[in-house]
Amino acid sequence: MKKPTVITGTVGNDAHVIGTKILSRALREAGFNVVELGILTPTDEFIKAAIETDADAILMSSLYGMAELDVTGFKEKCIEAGLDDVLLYIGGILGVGRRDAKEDEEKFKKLGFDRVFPPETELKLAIGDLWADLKAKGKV
Ligand code: B12
Repeated sequence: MKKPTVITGTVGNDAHVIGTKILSRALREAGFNVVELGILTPTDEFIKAAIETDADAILMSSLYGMAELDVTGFKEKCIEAGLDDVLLYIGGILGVGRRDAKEDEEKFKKLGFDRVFPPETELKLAIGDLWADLKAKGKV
């Protein structure tokens, strides 16, 4: 079976690197081929990398509070680029100040993300969700 390929990185002008590094490592240990874009990654770079590597999922991080601004229109750009079938996950601190995880989930799902994760997420569970979503799409 081909290893699923996933793209990770911190979106926009965000320079917080630790979360995306830990996530990337956990994904690698779980058997994924991980393309790590690191910090300060424009949305177009996620799209370019997903096309080049025929990726199965994009897992974005954002901590600095500007995620909504950074990712508005991202799903539409993915569709235009022919990436309709690529899973979109986002996690971190998805706005400024105290967060309501449920509200963040609703907001980012409306923006086209398949799953939305708060900072206290257990990565094992998130990776379990990813396997389940890939299986449901017949990709693993
Ligand atoms: C370390 C740190 C910094 C370091 C970053 C160093 C580096 N190179 O990474 C420095 C000092 C540079 C920094 C800068 C800034 N920071 Co800062 N920083 C932090 C701090 C203390 C810890 C972040 C961290 O590394 N956590 C540890 C990692 C392991 O956790 P994590 O990133 O949350 O990731 C985990 C989960 O969220 C999850 N996860 C993350 N992404 C994803 C994605 C998916 C798909 C999934 C499944 C899971 C997942 O899995 C990870 C592993 O468990 C936080 C405080 C905090 N409580 O988070 C503030 C914090 C994030 N910073 C903050 C701010 C405001 C800034 C600055 C804007 C400050 C300034 N005025 O300059 C700048 C931004 C610079 C920039 N361009 O991004 C705020 C954000 C406020 C908000 N969102 O409301 C915070 C929350 C501090 C605060 N309480 O105000 N910061």
